[in-house]
Amino acid sequence: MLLDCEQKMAPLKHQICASLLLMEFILLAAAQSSCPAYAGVPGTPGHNGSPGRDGRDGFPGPKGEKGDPGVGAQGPPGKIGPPGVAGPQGHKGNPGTGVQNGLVTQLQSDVKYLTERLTIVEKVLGFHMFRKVGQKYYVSDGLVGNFEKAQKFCSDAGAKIVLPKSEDENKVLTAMQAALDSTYVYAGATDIKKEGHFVDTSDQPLTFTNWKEKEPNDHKGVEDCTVIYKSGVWNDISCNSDWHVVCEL
Ligand code: MMA
Ligand code: CA
Ligand code: CA
Repeated sequence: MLLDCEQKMAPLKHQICASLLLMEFILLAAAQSSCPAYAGVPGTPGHNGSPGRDGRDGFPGPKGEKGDPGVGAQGPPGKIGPPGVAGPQGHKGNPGTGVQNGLVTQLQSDVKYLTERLTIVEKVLGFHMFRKVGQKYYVSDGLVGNFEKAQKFCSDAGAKIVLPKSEDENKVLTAMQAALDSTYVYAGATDIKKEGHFVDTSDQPLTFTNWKEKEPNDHKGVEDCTVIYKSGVWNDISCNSDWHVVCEL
């Protein structure tokens, strides 16, 4: 611009151009100088800005007071747990003292005796009628039959045909006969193997008898079995006759 002005305006108005040149120089110098400029008139205040973002959360408050106990009802019990595993085998015990061994032996004997007695009593309870005499039980279901049938009935029950071995036993049997309304009851004694020689069902000689007068007589040669009359006296009679059956345990 400066060269263009000098070339075209110089011939006409050198002075104007020189003045303009000087003014431009002064303005350039002023613009490049470091001298502070004067502040302008303050503008009008701006409008309020938009609200700022939400602040961060505050610190936790103090711990609250302990609450009151609950009032709910007790629940039902839980299921039974599974069985535990078996424990290890114990050690072999020490030998007992003489007294201990004696007690053990006594207890073993007692248990054996009681077990045997209980076995008998349980058999007795299987019958309709029973009487106790000493350590024996006389039992009956009211059966009537010949000697063979009587033997089988008693044997099947784990018993024997009744055979009194004392006055007491004989009396208890006759009392039982009254209850059975029986004339004769078979006794477990025969002379089948040897005529006139009565033995029990184990072939042992009789240790007690209560024969009626003039008995046994082997009437007509066919009487090899024994019956007990309702009065308690004994008579030999045919083994094929039917009479009441009483067994002993
Ligand atoms: C019956 C019978 C016999 C008994 C006599 C006694 C007739 O036979 O019971 O066994 O010996 O009576 O008189
Ligand atoms: Ca005979
Ligand atoms: Ca007879």
